Amino acid sequence: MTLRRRALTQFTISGLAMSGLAALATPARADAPRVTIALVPIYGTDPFYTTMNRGARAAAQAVGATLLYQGPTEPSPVQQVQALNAVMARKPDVLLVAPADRTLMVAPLRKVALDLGVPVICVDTYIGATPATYQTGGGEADFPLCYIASDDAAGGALAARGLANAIEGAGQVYVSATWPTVATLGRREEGFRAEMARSFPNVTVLPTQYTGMDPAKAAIQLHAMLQQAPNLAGVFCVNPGAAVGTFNALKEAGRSGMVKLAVIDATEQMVGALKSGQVDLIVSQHPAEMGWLGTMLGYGVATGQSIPTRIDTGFTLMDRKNIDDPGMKRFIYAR
Ligand code: T6T
Repeated sequence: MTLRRRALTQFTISGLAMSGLAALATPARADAPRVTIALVPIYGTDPFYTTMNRGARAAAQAVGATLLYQGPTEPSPVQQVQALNAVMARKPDVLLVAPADRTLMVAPLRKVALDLGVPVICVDTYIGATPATYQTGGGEADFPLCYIASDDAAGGALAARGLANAIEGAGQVYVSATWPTVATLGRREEGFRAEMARSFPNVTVLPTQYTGMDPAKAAIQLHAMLQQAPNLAGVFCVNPGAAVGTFNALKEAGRSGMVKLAVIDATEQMVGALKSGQVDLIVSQHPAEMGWLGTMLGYGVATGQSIPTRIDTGFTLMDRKNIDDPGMKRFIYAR
């Protein structure tokens, strides 16, 4: 891989100013090719993906492309395949997809890429081996042209450093996760555990609890963990689906603010919890940039350009000291 290509594939975007990039995209000329791009999320109502869609729409408007956004009502590979079939019937030129399962979605997406001949770009999550690397010439899941997402292991490590600092470098913590089959979430847990082991020997990471996005289950798990570890110091929630039930249960137990919480994703609900003291650190991703870049690169592919195989869209750290800074507003997942 040439140095330039490596530089491109490792081109990390942190704090991307979409307005700046938008300025690079001149308005579409009347004779510009009409390109249709489809975006299929894990599930369509998730604020993370509606924010991704907002960025995708901005890019589609800048280049005069048509954007189709179609996702299941809940996270399920079976439902995602149904959404995929529906959107492919509308014959898009390029598919952007956040695979709901890194194994089960290989065959359906391979059909799109190789049988239907529609280029596939993975956004947020991925298919195949970890870390996601594509166009290498090997393997069943090598066909996506690019993977545009956060480096989730790095996100887990950021959360570990923030949580360790919040508990003054010592104590028992655990990871509250949601779905074990979604590639990104497992990487966050791995990155969190590795960083704690590497840098914080006095922090003990207890067994991970899987909530399946069910706040009631997260609450039951929190209460059980408080029984197991009465001096529990902190919890890392891999996304808001794990955080809501956790911080509600802490409030019920009268432990809000005493057990520190770090969470990935800056939904408006998580920002409200940060401001009210129920959450202590947010590691915000950049879903709007993922959607914007996915659409721009998809347009490039549809008009004959080659594109990098990996774009890392970075993170923004939010706490009570900086959350009201003007520059933070655009990283909050507002619909
Ligand atoms: O955390 C995001 C996303 O990055 C992850 O892949 C799935 O969950 C979210 O959509 C949040 O619900």
